[in-house]
Amino acid sequence: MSELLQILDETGKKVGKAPRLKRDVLLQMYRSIVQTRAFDDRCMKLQRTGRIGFSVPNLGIEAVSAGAAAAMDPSRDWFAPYYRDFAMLFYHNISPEKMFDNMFGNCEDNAVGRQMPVHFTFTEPAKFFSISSPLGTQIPQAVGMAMAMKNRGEDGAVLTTFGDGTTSSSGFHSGLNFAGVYKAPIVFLCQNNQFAISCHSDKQTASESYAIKAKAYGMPGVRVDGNDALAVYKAVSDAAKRAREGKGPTLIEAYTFRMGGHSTSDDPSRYVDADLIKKWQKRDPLMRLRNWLISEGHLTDERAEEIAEEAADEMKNAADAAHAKSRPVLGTIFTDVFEKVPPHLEAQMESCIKHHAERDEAVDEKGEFPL
Ligand SMILES: Cc1ncc(C[n+]2csc(CCOP(=O)(O)OP(=O)(O)O)c2C)c(N)n1
Repeated sequence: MSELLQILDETGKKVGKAPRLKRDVLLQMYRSIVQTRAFDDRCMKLQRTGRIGFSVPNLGIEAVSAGAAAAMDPSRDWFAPYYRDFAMLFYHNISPEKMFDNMFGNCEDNAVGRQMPVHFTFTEPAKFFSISSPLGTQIPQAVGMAMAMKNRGEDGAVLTTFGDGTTSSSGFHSGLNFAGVYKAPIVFLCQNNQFAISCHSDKQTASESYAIKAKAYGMPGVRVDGNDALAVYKAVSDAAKRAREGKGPTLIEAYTFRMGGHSTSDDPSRYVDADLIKKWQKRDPLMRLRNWLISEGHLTDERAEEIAEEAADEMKNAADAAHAKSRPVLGTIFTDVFEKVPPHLEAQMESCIKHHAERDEAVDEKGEFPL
């Protein structure tokens, strides 16, 4: 098994060479993990009380997204993440209220309620390509983005992420193969959280690791401790530098553990051993970074508590604001696809609005989706 890159051990003690990072960057990494926990907590409450349909717990894996986010430059790089990457959005100051707009599918959701919850898409303040439901489709799409950057002579790179289960998708193979051949400026980050819903990694691959799969596509493969934000930062920033220098892609496997369910519809106690969860709780990525930041004088216990309270308030206020917004109007199903609605769709729109008006579900095209 290839070596596991680690900078902080389980207690937060430095065991490798720490990257030179400004205090602001380190605290933003930490804050984005705390915000993710607060967002998760709020989403669970909203889902259990029937206010949103679905969410995807990020508990335990947050350092992968936070460390990777910090390694990318939003002024020139693009992101094609997957659904378990909330800290990446928080790190780059995506508004929590906009994220909740998507969770509620309200009229201000960037996808106008047409996507599932947790399928975020943003162009500002950083470029986040829309999250896909079909596993792995973002991989060849991200390679396409990277090739476009290369062909236009731009100096950016693309970061795309996916879970261990997604390495079994055809998108993984075709994307990595193409990127390897054409030296696309891209970083492939596999979040090996050990499960694809209830399917353990043992049944996902016969390879000795996910990182070793890089060999078949002619690119370096790196294995990193995914509960160590500094190590993830180091691996992704080296790979992004390599991509920007025209040396081609890298596959990174971030070894971590999903401490919550696959989604709010899942009960992991049916297939994950309780002792395994206890073992990984000791490797908590939040406490690891917190302990190190305190030992370096960048954080105090008191400030850490304040950050947690600020995040809880921020998520509650953002969720309340998004909840209060109206749902998208019925006509938007038809109106913002073409610049001018073609006559056959106009006819369908009229008949659809009439149908729902007859059922008292929506009075005109200004009425909300009859959900
Ligand atoms: C092509 C495709 N097949 C199956 C599914 C159903 N599905 C949704 S998530 C998931 C597990 C994905 O596991 P992994 O890639 O390891 O990511 P994780 O959810 O563990 O972070 C599956 C099978 C899907 N969305 N798309």
